[in-house]
Amino acid sequence: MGLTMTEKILSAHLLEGELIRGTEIGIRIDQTLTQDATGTMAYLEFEAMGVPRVRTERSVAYIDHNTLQNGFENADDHRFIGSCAKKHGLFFSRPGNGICHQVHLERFGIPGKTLIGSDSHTPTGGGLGMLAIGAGGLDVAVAMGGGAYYITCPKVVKVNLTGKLSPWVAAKDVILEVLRRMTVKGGVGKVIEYTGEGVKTLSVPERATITNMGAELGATSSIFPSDEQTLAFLKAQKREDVWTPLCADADAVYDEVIEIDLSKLEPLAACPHSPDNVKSMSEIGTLKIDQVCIGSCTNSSLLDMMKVAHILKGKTVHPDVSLSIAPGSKQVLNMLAENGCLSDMIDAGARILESACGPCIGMGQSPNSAGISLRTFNRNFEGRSGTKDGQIYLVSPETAAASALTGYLTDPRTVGDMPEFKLPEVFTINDNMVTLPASEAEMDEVEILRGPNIKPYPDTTPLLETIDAPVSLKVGDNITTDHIMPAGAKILPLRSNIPAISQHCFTVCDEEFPARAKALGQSIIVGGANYGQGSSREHAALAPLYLGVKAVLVKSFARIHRANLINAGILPLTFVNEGDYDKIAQGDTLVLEGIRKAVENGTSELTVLNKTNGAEIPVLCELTGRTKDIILAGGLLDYTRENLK
Ligand code: MIC
Ligand code: SF4
Repeated sequence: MGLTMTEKILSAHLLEGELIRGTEIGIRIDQTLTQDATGTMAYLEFEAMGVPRVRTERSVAYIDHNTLQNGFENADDHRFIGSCAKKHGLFFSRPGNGICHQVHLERFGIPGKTLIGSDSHTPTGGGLGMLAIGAGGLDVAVAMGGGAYYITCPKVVKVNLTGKLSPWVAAKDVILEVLRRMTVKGGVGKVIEYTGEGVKTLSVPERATITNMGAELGATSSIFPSDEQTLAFLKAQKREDVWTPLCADADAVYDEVIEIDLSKLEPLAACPHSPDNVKSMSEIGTLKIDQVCIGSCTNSSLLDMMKVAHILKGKTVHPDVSLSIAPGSKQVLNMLAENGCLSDMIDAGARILESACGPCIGMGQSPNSAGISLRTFNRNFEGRSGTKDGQIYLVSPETAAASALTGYLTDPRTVGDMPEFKLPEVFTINDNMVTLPASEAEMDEVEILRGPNIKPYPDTTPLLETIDAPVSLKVGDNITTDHIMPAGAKILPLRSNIPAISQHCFTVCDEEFPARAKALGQSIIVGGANYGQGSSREHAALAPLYLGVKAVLVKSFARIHRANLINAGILPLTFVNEGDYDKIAQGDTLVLEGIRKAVENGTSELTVLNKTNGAEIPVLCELTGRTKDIILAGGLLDYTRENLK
């Protein structure tokens, strides 16, 4: 029986378990990445494990999220991460060098390797034929220390691409079409593999746009073959020596097959407030816009930027529109400056931002009240832009640039011929913003630079004998980590300070939650389906931990968030019958009698007693050998410490 690309990489990296779909496996991790908003915690956790030097083939620490420095906090975090990188053997990508996923693709990614990153869009690396997976900071810290990374052996979905994209239709439209069909829950527990003749027509940056937004499907990862296109990309980066071919066997077995004829696609947009709320331009109709933002790890490659520059060339941004552009990396920005494209953008009236996440994570450029903003980004969750009633549409760079000129959401096919241009064959290589680690002889001399806002990991306790606690919050379906632990310019500087950041936990849904949960001492959260979708931020588990949340009972979880809850020692429970969700109200007291014994014995079917109304509710507590021990110990940090002894 033939193998999928996923199975080929997994079997070459398998440390524990067997490649049986749905069972837990442990894999060896070749590369890791962190970014600054999740990085401080990850390095505090790495320090707490007591491993002196990373044991991966390559680990890179990026600074790209918290680059708005309107206080000492972010700059202190950058210094802390830089010093950790130097001491512990990591490459350090300094602020200004670009967005982690874009830079990693350009300078570090290698086909066939495994990569985990403390950012949910790490699967961008799948555009290069890597098995790249987003994870919580603690999982990344363990992998840096040489430990295995555990996942549920995924199902594999084949997306068979045929045909070729028409002019003005972009890779972004391909992934929006996949989102339209599969929804934000459709990829949970799956890797999405792109194959077929159409694949050959897509360059690596286009493929990376598609694998990047696989995160929005909830997928474990997404991957393209490593072929001639991959080789050409690596050649342009003067890294062809790392190329190896990768493709699925002709008789590989897939769990699902999706057919997409690229030539039939049209420009699409994800409407507020979900990446799967996808419509065509004609379905949306006339839409006057206030803002256009181009950039983010989804669409900030040189190819995207050059398209935009050529569309804008010689024209002026509509007077009612604010256009911002953030090239994805220093390499991209440098090359735009060299080839004159930057000048075309500036000339047209674009507001050029530094190469960083910027508006994508609410770091500036929040739209006006109820403002309509077109963005080439990957998430349009309510409030994420920093403007509570902002209306965010996700579109391709082509649609964004054409619309910036007309002032209305514009089908780019209506504005004439797509300007022609050629990408350079060799890119400008200058890694001078990547600092190398100290040598083993010098590492002991490196001092870790800590700022006053950097507070230790919150206290944990081993799993209680019985959980008897009130429901501090009841929420609905598709709760994102942006609801649980909002980001943005005001809150992100608190990422290294769990007591402080926890004061903002769930405030998007309920302003009173942090104070109520803290006052209750111990509590339980009840939620709907796909709870915790979105970001990899472990703060969405650490803040509830700090506020005394002992268990989360929901209809279903998103993958990374469930893993983060377990890592934080919070019990993840699911309803056996989804209808039982209605038998619990906020404020009710729930009891899980003898829960510790039950977990020790590996009992997965439990009963929750609702003391307030007497209902007995069957729930599932699905923990395997390792996750069971983690929960019993009070979290992954305690478990790892115990196992390192
Ligand atoms: C995001 O896009 O939501 C982020 C900010 O990149 C997060 C990471 C974080 O919250 O720090 C992600 O996607 O994992
Ligand atoms: Fe940064 Fe946005 Fe990408 Fe997250 S999605 S890594 S915030 S650019």
